[in-house]
Amino acid sequence: MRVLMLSYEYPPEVVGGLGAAVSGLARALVHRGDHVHVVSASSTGDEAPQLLDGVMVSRSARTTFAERFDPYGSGGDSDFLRVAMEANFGLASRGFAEATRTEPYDIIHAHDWHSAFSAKSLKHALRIPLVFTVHSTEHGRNRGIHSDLQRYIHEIEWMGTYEAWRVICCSNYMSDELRRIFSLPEDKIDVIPNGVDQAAIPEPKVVDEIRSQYAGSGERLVFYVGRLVYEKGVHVLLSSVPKVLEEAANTRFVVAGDGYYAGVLREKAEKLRIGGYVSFTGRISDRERDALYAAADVAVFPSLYEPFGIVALEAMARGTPVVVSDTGGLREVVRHEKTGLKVYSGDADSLAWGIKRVLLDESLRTRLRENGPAEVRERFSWDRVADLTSCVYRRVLSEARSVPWS
Ligand code: NHF
Repeated sequence: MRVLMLSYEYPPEVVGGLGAAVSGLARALVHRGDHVHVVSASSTGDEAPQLLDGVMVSRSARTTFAERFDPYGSGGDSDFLRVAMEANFGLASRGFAEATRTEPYDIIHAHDWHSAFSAKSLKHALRIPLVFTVHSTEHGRNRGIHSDLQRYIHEIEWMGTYEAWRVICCSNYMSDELRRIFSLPEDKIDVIPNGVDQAAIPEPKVVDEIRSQYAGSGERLVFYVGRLVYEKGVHVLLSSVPKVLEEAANTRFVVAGDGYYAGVLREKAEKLRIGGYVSFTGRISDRERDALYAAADVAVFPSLYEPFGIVALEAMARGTPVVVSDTGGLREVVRHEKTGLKVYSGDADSLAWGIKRVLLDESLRTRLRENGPAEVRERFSWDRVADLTSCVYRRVLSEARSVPWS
């Protein structure tokens, strides 16, 4: 099978879970024997195709002019839209060049609204059926549609689902959401979870070195990593900190990542007078992230909206106990008391309860450390994701061949 994949982000230029998801899938498809060419956007300019872990990756410049903002910003910046639209021209022209230069592709697989216009153009120009994955929605991220810009993005997402032969999403929660907000028929949707890469175990020396930057030897460590945007609920984590400290005073918190909400969160930490207990690291390398997972007593993902939550899998795969919001895909990924704890979303008391339980109950920690990696190996391998995705491709191909369209 020859797959032309369109994604706004691809490693090493990763902003969030989308980049991880697309590369996990692309590499596993190649591992199965498929040919995958990812056309992606880049902040540093056009790049010739190169082979990354067997996946052919081309990048086109996101914009001809300087970017002055976070491309996944608050959704309130019209420049954000300009860049996304320019990126689509790049994806379409690069995709077209690749598709006509080599043997024909069987399937176009586009991810999220950022690539929906290029996907639609390529589908119609090349007469190749389109599969569209929705990783998250504007409606979900903003808890409704509250501005013209949000409505526009929402409509582009709808267009992607409309143009697609089949739509993939990563959880039953997302399937319900797509049916509700886009009136998408259930029989057009395939639910395929994400996977996670097997973790390399960091050297103890590196773990100690990185741990010592944030916590003393007798102190406990709570870790969050992800984009700092409202829907990830890091403000709820900060509200829970004083409540955790009441019973577990020797605890330190690390908040890693960046995003438009970083300033608000730092201010909140100051107002709560917990600055001495919480470290904001900004973006960290994979090496630091893995060392922090290994050093942490608990990893916390307090999302208000989470279509899937690859970060929770990352933590579980590394044997780090997790406390997550009982919402979205996280509800389906984590089994309460068995592979992690689930707490009420948006509720600092409930979150503090979960964090304290893990910190103060050693037998629970041991159980979660054992169950997490086993569960991830069994249910969430990228090879399984690629097999399921390949079934969707084959179904689409055979349907497309049996009708006059193609
Ligand atoms: O894991 C990849 C990622 C998800 O929940 C995540 C999200 C965006 O918000 O599918 O996409």
